[in-house]
Amino acid sequence: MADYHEMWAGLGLDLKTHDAVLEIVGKAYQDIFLSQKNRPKGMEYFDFVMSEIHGLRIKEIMDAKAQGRKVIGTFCVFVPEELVLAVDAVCIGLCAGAELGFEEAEKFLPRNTCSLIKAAFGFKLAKVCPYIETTDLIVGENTCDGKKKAYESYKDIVGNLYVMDLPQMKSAEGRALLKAEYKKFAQKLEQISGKKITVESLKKGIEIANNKRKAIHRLAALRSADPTPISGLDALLANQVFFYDDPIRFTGSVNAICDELEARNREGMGIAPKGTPRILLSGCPMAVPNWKVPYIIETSKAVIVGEEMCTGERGTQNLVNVKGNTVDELIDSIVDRYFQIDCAVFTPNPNRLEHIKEMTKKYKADGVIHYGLQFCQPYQMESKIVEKELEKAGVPVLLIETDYSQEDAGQLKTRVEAFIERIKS
Ligand code: BJ8
Repeated sequence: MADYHEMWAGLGLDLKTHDAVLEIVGKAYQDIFLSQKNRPKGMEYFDFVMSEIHGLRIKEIMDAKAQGRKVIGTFCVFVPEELVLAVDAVCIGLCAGAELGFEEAEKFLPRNTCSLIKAAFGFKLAKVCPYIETTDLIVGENTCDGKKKAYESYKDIVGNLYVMDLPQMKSAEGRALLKAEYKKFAQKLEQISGKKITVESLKKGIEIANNKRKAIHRLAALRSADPTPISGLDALLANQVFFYDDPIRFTGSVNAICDELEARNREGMGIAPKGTPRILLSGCPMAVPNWKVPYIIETSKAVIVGEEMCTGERGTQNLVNVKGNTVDELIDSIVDRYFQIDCAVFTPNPNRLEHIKEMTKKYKADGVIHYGLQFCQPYQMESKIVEKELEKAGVPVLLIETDYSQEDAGQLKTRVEAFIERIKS
């Protein structure tokens, strides 16, 4: 990697802490990803992206800013990238997956706050996230209670927060609220970018986002083969990079991997032997570099074949129908897609249950591991319903509750291994 210290200093990062973070993440990546055998060659692209995630990609974003493009940071898959692209802005996911700056974060948040929220505060307060520092606007959203209350303090820390209200029920009123919020967000984007959203620019934004999702759908479908052609870790990585990369380049790179995986499937070549126990992961999102649970699973003689999470199929399923002759009609199409997202903050949320069952069948999973972050009420509560429903249908389920620390790794490994033995017997 080139020397980016000047750029990082310009962004106000704490260079010493940031260097240490890059070293730890680089080492983890080496141990977790590069140690895998028989990876698709196309994953070299993602290795490169990860090695430059705070380098070249940030430089690209800074260059885009120098050309007058705005940068929009997000924490939730409910923020429509299509609208961001329609004003030619850059859309970046800001969720963080490491225990960093938690002590500082706890000056603003109760200790019993989920790691995802703490990390959003921690990364900003420890001055280690160049993405946060490049943003012109950070979009928060009223989803779980933790997030919506945390944004009240976060706004003073970052200074450029915009909060979007979101529905909690899949009702006509809920849909109307989502549409009203998306229209307000569109106006906000026009105001900060100085660009008007037109039918053409919005159609273009929809097409770029749809193509990105189509590539990820293709990748997901190829994992239904036994043996499966790619590890769950690598597929998760692609789903994580989905939120950072240039969308057009990302689409091309994922499609190139898919070509390779199709050839693997034709030859019956897999990442693990045929008959290896197949796991569907379900639950809270996993942001970079949160790879603890997938690593434990895939080093316990099992393979992950799908992710029912926002860094996975919950976030990417369904396309926007490019139908409409006005911006308002196109926003309706966007609402139609996003209103189907079955986040656990919705009540009731039967579609998520159906989706988990459908994914279990589609990817021929032998069991489901439900991953809930500690103190995440929506997913923890829903996990009990998921467990009951799936066990009733004869699908074994393991509920895991964890955080970003490594303290419980040994204990989790013992539980995962016992679960895999149960599946095999
Ligand atoms: S659409 S899952 S990205 S809200 S883990 S912060 S729920 S206490 S992240 Fe999410 Fe949007 Fe829903 Fe997806 Fe709260 Fe739970 Fe923490 Fe969570």
